[in-house]
Amino acid sequence: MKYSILFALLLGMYNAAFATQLETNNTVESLYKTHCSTCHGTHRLGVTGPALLPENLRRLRKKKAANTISEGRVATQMLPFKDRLDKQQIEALVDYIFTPLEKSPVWGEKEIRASHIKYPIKNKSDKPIFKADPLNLFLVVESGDHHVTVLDGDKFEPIHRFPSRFALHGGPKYSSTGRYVYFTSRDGWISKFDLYQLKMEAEIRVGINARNTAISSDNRFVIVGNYMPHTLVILDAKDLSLVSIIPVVDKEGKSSRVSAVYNAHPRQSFVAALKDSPEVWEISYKNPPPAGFGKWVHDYRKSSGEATVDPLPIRRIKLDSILDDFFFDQEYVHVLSASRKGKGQVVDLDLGRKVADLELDGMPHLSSGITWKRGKNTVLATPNLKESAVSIIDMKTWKPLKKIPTLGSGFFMRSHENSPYAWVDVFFGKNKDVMHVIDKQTLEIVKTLRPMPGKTSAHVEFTRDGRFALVSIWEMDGALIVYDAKTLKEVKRIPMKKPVGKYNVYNKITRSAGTSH
Ligand code: DHE
Repeated sequence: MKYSILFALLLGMYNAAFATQLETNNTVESLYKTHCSTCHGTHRLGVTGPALLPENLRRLRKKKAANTISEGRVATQMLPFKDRLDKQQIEALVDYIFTPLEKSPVWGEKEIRASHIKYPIKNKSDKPIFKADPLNLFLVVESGDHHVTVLDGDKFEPIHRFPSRFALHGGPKYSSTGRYVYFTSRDGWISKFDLYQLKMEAEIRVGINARNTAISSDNRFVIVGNYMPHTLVILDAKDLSLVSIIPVVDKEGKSSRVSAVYNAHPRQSFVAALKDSPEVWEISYKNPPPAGFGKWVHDYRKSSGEATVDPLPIRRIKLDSILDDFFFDQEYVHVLSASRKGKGQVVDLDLGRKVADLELDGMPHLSSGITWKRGKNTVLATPNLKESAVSIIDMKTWKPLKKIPTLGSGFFMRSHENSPYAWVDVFFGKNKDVMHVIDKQTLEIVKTLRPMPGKTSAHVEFTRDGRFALVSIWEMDGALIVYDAKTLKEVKRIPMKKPVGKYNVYNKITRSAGTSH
């Protein structure tokens, strides 16, 4: 009896020691498997939760990642783990998710098709189910809790709010009538939403790390540029079914990420720039395609017998330097680009070559550039991510006209054809709460606003008539602040959860020179 008690005691001690040993031996992989893989995927590629790869987490600080694991994320399915994991385990997990995968993950036809979701659509009507002007709606992307608000642009009242995929990036893209809108998440999800019925229609995941999306002017195609894998993916705009996957490989056979892809409306083509090779691609959806375009690549819909499609051939333009960030003139003949490693350039898409250098220092944020008429000329204005200035370029001579000093470097710039002013934010540094208002003719700052002292203010968008300008306060308990665009007086505050961007239907579908396309 005594022996059996002693044996039981020893066994208990052994088990406890063994369990502790097991716990300390717990590799970070097994911690990940136990606590994270159900939502974030066995290979960290994301499932219901986002992908946890360094490429996708670039803008997240490690400290913030640790805090999210510990405390969870409000209004999402991310639970707090502080009761289950200690500080060391959380830190190990943070290091783990910031470590690149050993092998490049595959995201091809099989994975894309398997992710496709078509939501049931019942009693679809051609009329909006609300009274607001459908062309003066704003979509507000709220990254604070990953939602989108549909805002009535006359009353400045939300009419609907719905959850989005995790971390939408770039502007949502509207179909030509403004009825449908397509969102892109950094994780590669594309979502199609019906703005008349206020319903999600379809979703598909086209990559692991996507850049941005464009819609053809004939509303037939959606194209997505990816960072990971190195592909351009073409979808049927009707239901987001897969049309084609174009491997992005330059003339020398080197594969490349896609910097961004845009719809060049007057050309009836998509224009994409490669991030790792000095090449621009033009993909025509004109029928028949213009001369000088190559052969069309594989169409998955044909092989599955679902539909047939006209050819979409590619034309490649080889350049001397990479287009990191770029801007089109309103005619879509010229691409103005900034390179993070050198001089900018102007590329003539008709001629298929560089036609001028662009003298822009620092890191101009050309994708936020805007143009307007100044006297008889057209000028381009661009904020700069590294310099405290807005650069003004003459669109005929491509020469710098003026540098307007600002209180810090800026991210976004906006105007409207009916407004005498251009607005630019100060995004970085101690004056991040500042918005400058610039007179478009004198090129002088006429007013400096501090919409909410101490809080980052950024990203302006005008109502369809240009009478009001909406500014974001980039805070979890943030807001949209509506200004009278003439008197520059505040009109209204609408609470929002970190409203990173807002997009007016009319200004987008008419390709207003004062906003992004
Ligand atoms: Fe963006 C648009 C690239 C970081 C918020 N950003 C775009 C577009 C490109 C781009 C190419 C145009 C896409 C489109 O609309 O079709 N962004 C980049 C970068 O290369 C950069 C510097 C690094 C990166 O991580 O990719 C970058 N961007 C950011 C951010 O850190 C921002 C501030 C916060 C976020 O949400 O990621 C950010 N980018 C935005 C927004 C737009 C955008 C809000 C849409 C602007 C618009 O009004 O059209």
